[in-house]
Amino acid sequence: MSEEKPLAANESIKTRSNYLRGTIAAGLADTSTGAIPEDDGQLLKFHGTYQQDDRDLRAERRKQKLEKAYSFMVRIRVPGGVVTPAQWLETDRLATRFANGTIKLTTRQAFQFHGIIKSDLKRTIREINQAAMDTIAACGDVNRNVMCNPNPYLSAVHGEVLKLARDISSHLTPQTRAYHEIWLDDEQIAGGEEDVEPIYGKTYLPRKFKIAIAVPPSNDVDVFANCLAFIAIVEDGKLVGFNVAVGGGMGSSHGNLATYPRLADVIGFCTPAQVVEVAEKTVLVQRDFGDRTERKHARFKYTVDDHGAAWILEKINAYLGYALEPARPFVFEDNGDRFGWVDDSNGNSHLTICVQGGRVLDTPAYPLLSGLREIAKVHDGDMRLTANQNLIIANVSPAKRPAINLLLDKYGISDSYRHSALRLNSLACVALPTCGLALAEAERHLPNLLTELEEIIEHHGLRHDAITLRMTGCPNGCARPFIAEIGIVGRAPGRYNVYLGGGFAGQRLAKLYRESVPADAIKPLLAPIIARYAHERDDGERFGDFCIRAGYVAATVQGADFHQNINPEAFTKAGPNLQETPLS
Ligand code: SRM
Ligand code: SF4
Repeated sequence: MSEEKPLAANESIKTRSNYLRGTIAAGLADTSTGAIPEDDGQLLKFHGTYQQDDRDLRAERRKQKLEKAYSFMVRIRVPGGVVTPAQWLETDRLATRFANGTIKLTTRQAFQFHGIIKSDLKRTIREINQAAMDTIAACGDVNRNVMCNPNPYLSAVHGEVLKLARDISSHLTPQTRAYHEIWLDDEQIAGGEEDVEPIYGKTYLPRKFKIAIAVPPSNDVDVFANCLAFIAIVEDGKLVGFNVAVGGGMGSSHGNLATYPRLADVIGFCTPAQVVEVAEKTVLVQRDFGDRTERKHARFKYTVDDHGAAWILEKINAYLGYALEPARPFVFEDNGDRFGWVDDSNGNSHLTICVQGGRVLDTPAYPLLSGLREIAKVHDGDMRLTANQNLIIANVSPAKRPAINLLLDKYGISDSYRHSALRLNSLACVALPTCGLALAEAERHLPNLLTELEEIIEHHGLRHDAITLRMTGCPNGCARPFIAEIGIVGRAPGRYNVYLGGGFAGQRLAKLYRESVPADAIKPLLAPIIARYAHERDDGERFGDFCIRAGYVAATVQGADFHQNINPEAFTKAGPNLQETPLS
């Protein structure tokens, strides 16, 4: 496709890096700056950490001629989202000791720390590993945290599916010793022997790669937003296999119509025994055919669109040496979490609590971090991160439930799952002040916006009607706003594009309804639509479906159709490539 185009700069950084070493170790040892050299910044991502700076402080530090307030975000991989109470307590300790005293539960069932200074970075990563967790491949051009439906009570096959998520994750973890050498002080390989990356090779993948497993009827992992998706097929209570879907992704850039969100296409079916192999071969197809010249066109979804899903299936089959079977029927009901207590047939209980914006912290009004710490101390089941940034206190034995209930009330956590259904079904990405790509607020603004919208919702008697609403600070789509019924996407400081019509089960993309809406105009913009929905909806009709039926937006059929009916000039009039000029 693009032989004559030069490779993207990151490709040569990877090639030169000696399997992700670069000069990271030397950069960490340099005490003259809180930052690390630029190329190493790209490599650090593969190790699970990003250099950032506090954007709230940028202007003031510039005025004072000080270096930016550099610190590091560290992402801990948690395949399938399951941790032990002991691991939760360690995560809490590290967040309090080295980070900014908060734990971020991410939209991919992982933990993030923010605000770790360079001199603490190595110790933090080492201690994460001592707690039997790691950060390698949490970011970078490799397979990322593998997601999986976290609800043990929803399906008897959950244990099998979780095991497969972990197997895929281990199989696709980079093999370089660089991680151990740099962070865990392992000796360098004797005689300078070269590392081997049997799956990735020296240049890893063209771009990040994402895999999730869903267990219908719940699509709580938003399986169609992933490069590779497995949809469990359960027949007569038994896991018989998985439908395989390829080419999902959310990222796009304002003003660049060649970028768009896309939902994965279902292309076939495989047995549980074939899952890891199918994952590997699909990764290999992207390794070999993904675009390494243009990073904005390098995700697997563009490889799928460039060649067509049928061609990709042919390639996967050829790499496998056998053909995937035809896909089987399945039905998703929703992509949200199920809150509150649920008992399972083994006598255990599971409690899903709402963690707004996924941010676990203590405030005087709501000491959530402390409350969960006390719960983890008495709990003997496990803790599960959901892809909706919430937390399940899972496998609570009858003996422990009274003590946990007391703590839930003491710390106000029991109120968390009694919010309006709108709030319970909302997501916000991190955005400001740490995300270097944010064009507008998200996590910090969403609670206020929800409070405003709740007035309308309550007025129309919709408190218990779930509507998915997701807000991001830019169109990279980290909270998957383009598959929400209401998507609010940062366009510029205090301004948002508003998308409507996404499918309630994550099965349909939304479409742009209004551009560059000031934050305080979102409520008046949505109020009449919500009012009409309350009074004119059909029985059981979802908000996203109603928005299409009532003509607010047209249905988006697939990724390339996402921009249809949009005037390209309107998109670019605020200036080219806003993404490169984020607010300071
Ligand atoms: Fe994301 C980049 C945060 C899930 C699409 N994402 C970033 C960075 C690292 C910003 C950067 O590159 O400098 C953000 C760090 C902010 C901070 O301060 O912590 C960031 N992404 C997040 C998290 C923490 C959002 C959250 O609030 O939970 C999620 C961490 C997931 C994890 O544990 O691995 C997160 N990001 C996602 C998702 C959702 C998903 O995977 O289901 C997406 C959309 C799906 C997809 O990949 O298409 C997503 N993030 C992006 C993109 C767009 C990629 C693209 O195809 O263009 C970027 C930008 C990039 O990679 O260049 C990005
Ligand atoms: Fe940052 Fe944009 Fe992702 Fe939000 S969506 S975390 S602003 S990259």
